[in-house]
Amino acid sequence: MSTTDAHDGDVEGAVDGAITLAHSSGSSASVTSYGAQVLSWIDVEGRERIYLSRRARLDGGAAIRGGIPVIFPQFGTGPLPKHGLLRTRRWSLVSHTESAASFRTTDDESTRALWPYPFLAELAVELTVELRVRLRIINTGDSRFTFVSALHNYFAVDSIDSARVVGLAGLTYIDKTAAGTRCLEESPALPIRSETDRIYIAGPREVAIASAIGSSSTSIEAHGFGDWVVWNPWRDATAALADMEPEDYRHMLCVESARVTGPVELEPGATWVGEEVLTST
Ligand code: TA6
Repeated sequence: MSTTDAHDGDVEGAVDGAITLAHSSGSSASVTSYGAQVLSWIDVEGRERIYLSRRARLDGGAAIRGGIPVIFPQFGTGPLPKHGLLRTRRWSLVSHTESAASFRTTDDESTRALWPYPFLAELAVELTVELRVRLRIINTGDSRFTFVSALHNYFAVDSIDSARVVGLAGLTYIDKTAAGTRCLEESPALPIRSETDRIYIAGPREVAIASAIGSSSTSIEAHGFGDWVVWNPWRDATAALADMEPEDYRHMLCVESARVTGPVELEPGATWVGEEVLTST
């Protein structure tokens, strides 16, 4: 059992229920059953691609700051707990090989008290030279439900000054830092220079962070999601977060595979699949 901090190396053994995946290419990853949350992905060159806060609570008592939180059935704030029901649940491990693992969780009294629908969620993580993360939601009840979802990827960046988000030019985005104003993205290589919290509507399948780690890029290919979220809290909002180091906004960037502007409507017995493939180049 081990996880790797984005900056300082090991926090060995700190995560209850985390498992390690390894691939013959030299890549490795760790995933915790709390939230079925990926916490680390080390690429074939030995570079950590995922940000995990040194101040993250890893005791199962609160959402984990970093990694890949699973968001469902609500994104952000609303009637349910922020970002929904799954990131603060302990999932069951259903399969585990050297390089792959899958987790499952279902509704119970506590979820139905908040959201009255029976469901089954499965999160599969497969490591090769890439990292593949697949979320399946099954409606196990007898009435239709509607949901939104995201894989809230926290990526490590060496320096926020150098990192650029590539692939969003021409898209309309909702700027959550400007009361939800709709804007057109014009930048083919978006720099992050201040607090950024945007939902890009119906984007392409692939987006990348150029110069994420050294000169290498982190690419995200998404299927089934459609939207993208780009978030960096910058200095002031980071200072308000107890579980982030004050300067960490310089070393992280969330680029999320999201299905938020057009909710999924799931009929009884139906399955929705959202998948992303992370690559370092
Ligand atoms: O995905 C971006 C976002 O919705 C931001 O608005 C910000 O609140 C972030 O998620 C983190 O949320 P959290 O509840 O984990 O602090």
